[in-house]
Amino acid sequence: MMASHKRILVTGGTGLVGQGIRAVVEQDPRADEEFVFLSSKDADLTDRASTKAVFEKHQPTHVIHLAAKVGGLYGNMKANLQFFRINTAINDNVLSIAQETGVRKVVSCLSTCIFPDKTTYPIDESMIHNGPPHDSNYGYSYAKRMIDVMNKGFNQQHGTEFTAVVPTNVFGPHDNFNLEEGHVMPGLIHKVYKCKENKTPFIVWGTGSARRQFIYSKDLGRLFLWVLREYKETEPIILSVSEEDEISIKEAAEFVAKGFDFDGEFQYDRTRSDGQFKKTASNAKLRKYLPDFQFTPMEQAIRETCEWFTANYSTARI
Ligand code: NAP
Ligand code: GFB
Repeated sequence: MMASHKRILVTGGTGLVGQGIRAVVEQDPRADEEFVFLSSKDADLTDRASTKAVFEKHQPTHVIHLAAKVGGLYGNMKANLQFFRINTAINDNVLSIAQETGVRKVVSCLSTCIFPDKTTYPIDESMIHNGPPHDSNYGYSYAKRMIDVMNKGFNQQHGTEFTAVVPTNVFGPHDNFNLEEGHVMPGLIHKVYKCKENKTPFIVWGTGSARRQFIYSKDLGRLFLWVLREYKETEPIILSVSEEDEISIKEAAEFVAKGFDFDGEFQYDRTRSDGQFKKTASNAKLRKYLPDFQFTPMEQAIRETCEWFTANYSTARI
């Protein structure tokens, strides 16, 4: 294999983020890059022997590590222990076997929801360990923070180039649209789809006042590939739209209603938690590298996702 040739193993390659990367790779393939997108059927990465076998089978030079137990606010609140244990097992297996099999670079995936709950804003990459995360998802958050700790250990003791990206809330085609376990954007999309069908009110959970930054999975895919190819730091980098692009859940719901041309009644179920009020993150570090990167306009990204969901309802994760 040519020295410059990359064989990139994408763990968790069949999910929302993985499919975003795949869409970009298929649109703009590179002759010196070969991608393998894994699902849990290829290997249960909580199992060390299965992890070792899939690395030996594909012999990657690079890894994009996405595989994780992932969920929205309500899924996390119900199962913090499982989110911690499953993700800790996956992360230890993938990172240690990547190092043992000579992988040069691993790009892992943290999240803007793992930062300290009591913090100053905007959040930046230096704050990851500055205090306990929001209690709703401490299991997932601590498991993710340990990726940053392990990256430091492997890089220090083995000379690897293990790094990580910190996306904000992601949405797009191939998301998990399950109402109880999924994230807010797919939840709202699934709900409006059903409201239109059944002529029922659109019930938004919580007060609608919580604030989020949302990134379209295809934009994240483009940024992930830039990190794989060009980003040389081992310190994490936040991949998010700007602070000014943060919107309320109410505004997100209105975007989704517009995406379906829904003009029915909105209701807010205040018995459901709002979770973190906000987790406003700075993308200044990203902008230092990519000052001209263009994010897909929110209305277009949401409309495309609504159209994808409608066209793929029978096979979507609901
Ligand atoms: P997703 O759609 O649920 O996909 C998860 C992927 O991980 C799937 O390919 C799944 O395989 C795989 N997986 C789960 N358990 C596995 C196991 N035990 N062994 C092997 N593979 C396993 O999640 P996503 O939203 O794409 O998330 C991908 C990464 O982005 C995660 O690390 C997540 O923490 C991070 N992230 C997501 C968001 C967000 O808003 N979605 C925000 C920030 C960071 P199957 O398809 O076979 O189940
Ligand atoms: O995406 P989400 O579930 O998780 O968003 P987080 C929760 C926010 O959306 C709360 C409101 O303010 C909810 O009140 N919301 C309104 C809804 N309607 C709905 C709905 O139908 N479904 C859902 N899920 N929420 C997650 C972390 O936090 O962020 C995860 O728990 C992950 O670990 C993810 O990292 C990126 O944004 O609050």
